[in-house]
Parts: sequence; C-alpha cells; structure tokens
Amino acid sequence: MLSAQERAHIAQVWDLIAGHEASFGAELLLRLFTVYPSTKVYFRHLGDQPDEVQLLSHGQRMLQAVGVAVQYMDNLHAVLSPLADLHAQVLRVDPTNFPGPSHRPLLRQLVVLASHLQGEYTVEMQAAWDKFLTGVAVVLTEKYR
Ligand code: ZNH
Repeated sequence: MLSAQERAHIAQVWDLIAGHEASFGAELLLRLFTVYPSTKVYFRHLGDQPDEVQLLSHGQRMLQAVGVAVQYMDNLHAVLSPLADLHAQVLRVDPTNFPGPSHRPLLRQLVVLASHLQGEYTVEMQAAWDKFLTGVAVVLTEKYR
C-alpha cells in the first residue's frame, strides 16, 4: 500500500523521466547488460551503442510500461497482467532477472539519472520508488508461480 505522500513522490519523479523514455531506457538497458551480463542473453539482437535504434526502441517500450504503471499505481495487477503473461509464457525470462533486492540499485540509477537533469531526488522519493518498483517486479513475476 502506498501512502498519499509516496504516491506524490512517485509521480514527481516520473515527471522528470517522462519525455526521455527512449534515451533513459537505452541507458538503463546498457547498464543492465554491463552489471548483470546474464540479462544480455535475452537481447542478442541489441547492439551496445546508446544511439542504436533497436536499443532506443526497446528502452522506450520498457519505460513506457513503467509510465503506465505509475499512472495506475493502485492497480498494478490489472495494468501489468498482460505483460506478466508475456514475460512468463512467451519470452520465458528467468524471473531471477527481475528487479529484486539485488537489482534495486540498478533501477535506482534511472531515477538518479532524472535527478541529474533537474531538481532534487530526496531519500523520501527514493524510498517511494523502491517500494513502487518492487511492486512492479512482484506483479511481473507472479505468473511463474
Ligand atoms: Zn521486458 C519485452 C517491460 C523486465 C526481457 N518488456 C518487453 C516489453 C515491455 C517490457 C513493455 C515489450 C512488450 C511488447 O512488445 O508487447 N520488462 C518490462 C518491464 C520490466 C521488464 C517494465 C521491469 C521493470 N524484461 C525484463 C527483464 C528481462 C526482460 C528483467 C530479461 C532479463 N522483455 C524482455 C525481452 C523482451 C521484452 C527479451 C522482448 C524484446 C524484443 O521483442 O525485442
């Protein structure tokens, strides 16, 4: 459950990311591949240049999904269910690849990136995003059970 305060923090941080989905998403993917090389297995078709069209396009789709999740943060199950099916049944991504406790620092990069551009990224915002992204990961991996 997110408090009104946490909701506000999440929306505020998303405002810094919105409009940069492709470039932030591409950077996030490159960081993911570098820090967790096992994840690159699923993306053999993607290159390693931040301006590569396919990388930008997948980064954008991924972050747009996060944006939709922000919009429906009280109803993550409903909004992310098709995506959970896709990852579990079609893509068959090993669920250990999802942002669990060990991946959180990586997803945090995303928000840090946003804070480099403008404004302050407070510990309260960080805590709210940790909670939110954990919720997203839980829903995205629940179809495996
Ligand atoms: Zn994922 C896809 C989201 C994680 C792998 N994804 C995808 C998409 C989206 C997403 C939106 C698209 C879909 C369509 O098109 O329909 N993801 C997402 C999110 C997350 C994720 C939000 C978190 C947070 N993924 C993930 C991981 C992995 C993955 C971790 C591994 C490692 N995905 C994937 C793949 C794909 C996807 C492989 C496919 C790609 C292509 O198609 O190219």
